[in-house]
Amino acid sequence: MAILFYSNVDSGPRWRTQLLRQMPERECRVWPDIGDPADIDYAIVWRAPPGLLVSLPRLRMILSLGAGIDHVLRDSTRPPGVPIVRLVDPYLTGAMSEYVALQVFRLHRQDVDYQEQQRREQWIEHPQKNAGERTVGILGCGVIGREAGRRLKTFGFDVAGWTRTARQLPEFPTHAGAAGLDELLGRSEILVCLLPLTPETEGILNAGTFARLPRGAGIVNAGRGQHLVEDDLIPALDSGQLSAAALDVFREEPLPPGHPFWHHPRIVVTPHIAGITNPATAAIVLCDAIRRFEAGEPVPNLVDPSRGY
Ligand code: NDP
Ligand code: OXD
Repeated sequence: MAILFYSNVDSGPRWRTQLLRQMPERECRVWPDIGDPADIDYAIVWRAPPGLLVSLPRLRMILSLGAGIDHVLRDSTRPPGVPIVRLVDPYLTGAMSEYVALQVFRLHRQDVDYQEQQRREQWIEHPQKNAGERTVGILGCGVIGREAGRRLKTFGFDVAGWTRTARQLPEFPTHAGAAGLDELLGRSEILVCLLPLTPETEGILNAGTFARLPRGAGIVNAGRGQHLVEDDLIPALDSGQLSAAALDVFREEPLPPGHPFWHHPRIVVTPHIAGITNPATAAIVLCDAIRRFEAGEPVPNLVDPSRGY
């Protein structure tokens, strides 16, 4: 009985320490030191190479190191029927909410313009709205979107959300489905994407979407790079339909050298750091899921592969 750890961005020793702190009785192997693949019953992974999961003949559960599980579902060779658990960690939710607040304030207070003016030594004042006069639309109001929206509300923003299924949240109103998206876009001066990547949500940030926002709207994408049709962004910025974009995720990560997003004056680039998984807190959540699974108790945050999230 052993846990396997794989991450394409973390070599693993600090994770091993945290996992063993929670489950000292277990063996924790860090890829590529798998040992006998038949020993592995749980795989804790971030962007595992296709073929790794299917090579583990006694695998009982796949646990994602991130909230998004598109990296697991896109592996068509993964063993069917093995349950997948995604990471829901209040520490991560808090970090994501901070990132969203930072970028929403940046757009709300026209920081991109003032940064550019500083570079040019220009002293120009622009009209400024108050938060209550600004609608922030949030695409995806699950664990993260809901908390980010709740925090924005405390600053006074007019927050509205978009979900797949119609919901009544106590924190702020939401819209659902295609008609609901139209309503939300029509009034969102700042649009935040916190959707999971599914066939339905891929490419949702496109020229048609931008055209339905109020002129001069800003966008924040902390969902997945594939949500954005990259070729549509710069024309929308250059025409003034969009005023600025804050992007944390990209179709290709790291964002390749020479990519036009690096140097566009109205694009803020961060390297997929909106919510960095924290080993100390995530290990508690992941080991709790394993314990519940073994005790035959309901496991929270199980993924529905047919839904895609
Ligand atoms: P959840 O599964 O809790 O929430 C997903 C939300 O998206 C739900 O409100 C869901 O609707 C909605 N949704 C899904 N499909 C559609 C659709 N077709 N139309 C409208 N709404 C839809 O996810 P989390 O909040 O935990 O995470 C969201 C995403 O954030 C992750 O999948 C990941 O991509 C990204 N992320 C990025 C990080 C970063 O560092 N940049 C870090 C962590 C997460 P409904 O409520 O009806 O189910
Ligand atoms: C993600 C994460 O899903 O880092 O991007 O949790």
